[in-house]
Amino acid sequence: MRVCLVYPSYGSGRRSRYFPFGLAYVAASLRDAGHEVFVVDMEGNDLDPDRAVEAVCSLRPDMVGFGGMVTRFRFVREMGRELRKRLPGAFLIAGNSGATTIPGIYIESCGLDAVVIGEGEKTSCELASALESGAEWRHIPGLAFPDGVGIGRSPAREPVGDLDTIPWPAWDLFPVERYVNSFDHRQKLVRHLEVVASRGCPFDCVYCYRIYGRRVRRRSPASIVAEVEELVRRFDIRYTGFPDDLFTSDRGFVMEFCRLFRERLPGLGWSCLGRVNTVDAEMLSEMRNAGCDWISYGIESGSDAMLRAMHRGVTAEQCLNAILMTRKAGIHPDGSFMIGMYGETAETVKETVVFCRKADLTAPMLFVTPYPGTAIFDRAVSEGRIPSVEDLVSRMNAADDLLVNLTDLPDGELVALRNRAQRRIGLGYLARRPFTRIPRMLYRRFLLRGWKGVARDFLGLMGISGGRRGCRKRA
Ligand code: B12
Ligand code: SF4
Repeated sequence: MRVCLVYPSYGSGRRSRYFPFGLAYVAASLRDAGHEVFVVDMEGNDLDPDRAVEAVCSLRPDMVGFGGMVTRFRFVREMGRELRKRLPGAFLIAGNSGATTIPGIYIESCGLDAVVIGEGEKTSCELASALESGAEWRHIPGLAFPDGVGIGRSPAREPVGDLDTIPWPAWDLFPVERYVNSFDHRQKLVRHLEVVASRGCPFDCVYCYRIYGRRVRRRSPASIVAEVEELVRRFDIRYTGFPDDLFTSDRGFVMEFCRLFRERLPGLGWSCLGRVNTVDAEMLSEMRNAGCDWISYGIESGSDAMLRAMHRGVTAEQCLNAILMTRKAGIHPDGSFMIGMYGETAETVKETVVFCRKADLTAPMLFVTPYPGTAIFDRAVSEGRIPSVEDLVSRMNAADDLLVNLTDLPDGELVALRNRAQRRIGLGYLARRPFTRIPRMLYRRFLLRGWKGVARDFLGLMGISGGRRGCRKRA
């Protein structure tokens, strides 16, 4: 069967940095199962929806599969509707976190035949094979589909038990050089490509959607290191990283991985996401020795009241200790913050500003946004704060804008608080070491986004508009 997978644009027009692993895993499994797989990568190839639709049509696919998180919904809708008209015989599906959490909206608004819920490797292969042979497909686990009266669902798909058995991502089907030769998340221009080492997270943060569930499944250190070696061999990467929900959750795994990585890939740098209550001094030192130079922690707030409201399961003191311990180990700690949780006040925001000063951190402050599939989304819907889910998800981007106000503060006041806090955090950080930090910041911004970007970030820092964008979810 001819399958065309579409990676919808990031929507910002800027240079891609993050390789679409989910789609590449699905592509690899479909190819292994004997299907002819094509990819239309809007982001990697700078395609607008019109050109992407042309590209898909020219491939004459039997099945089209959209990827991309919920922030790409509007592109899936635009292209899905057009492809429905232009390719009436093709079977249209979507997967990933957006489609998984609001399958009905994806199916009805985008003109899809089905949505793949959760992990896509096995479900998409079984679906493609059933469609090819003309067999009934609605019983295949992990699907949602129109059933005449509404949205029907097949039984849930069991998560893949042994991640080592999944074929590595089909990098070659994507314009991989575009991702490899780009700025990494440290905003350094270095040849890099990341590797997914585990799936799942046992914690319960109320703003987070965990597509892989609570049970953590890890690949073996040998398989992860072998994949990195392959990336070095094929793409000459000089840096790697692990975008997993919780890379640091198992001490034994991290220690074993570090030992192997140091032995087989000496000198190669890497980064990961961490959680403050899963690291200790010895582990950090081992990670540093193995090449780790950057850990991104989800701090989210410097207020214990807000951390409790988020169900983070950690205190501000634990966050501070982890940041200081990480820095002491020679690893750069990065933190992400957000504002606008239920109960947020000027006082709690101030605590976050003070926290950043103590921790010597700077970070964009994004607005708490109720993404589908999260506890705060369900609560906001039940409270009537989200009159139209489709309208909300069509406007989602990178949480730079206030989309749903969950606090008791008026919108204008919350935005002003955010801008003031961001300015204080940013200026405070620069002022602590102005001669090194200001030139470095301007240089990186210039490399990344040119003069316009420098101006935009400057305005962001002054609190006049939003600043840097990034992924809210940091373990
Ligand atoms: C790396 C990452 C990013 C990267 C970009 C990733 C990318 N290439 O698009 C960056 C840093 C840019 C980013 C940004 C944001 N991110 Co982010 N990100 C992640 C992270 C940590 C890993 C993604 C990943 O590679 N996973 C590994 C792959 C293998 O898994 P996967 O993509 O889910 O794919 C599987 C299935 O979904 C499915 N599948 C996927 N595509 C398809 C397609 C088809 C056809 C089929 C059949 C199946 C299928 O099969 C795959 C294999 O099993 C996830 C958390 C997570 N654990 O997934 C959050 C996550 C996806 N991000 C999230 C969010 C909220 C954001 C931001 C909005 C944050 C913010 N406030 O700014 C921004 C949005 C930016 C934008 N404008 O789009 C949420 C999405 C929530 C939702 N309901 O959609 C997640 C789930 C985090 C969370 N736990 O809440 N992010
Ligand atoms: S934010 Fe991180 S620690 Fe919290 S539930 Fe999500 S992945 Fe887990």
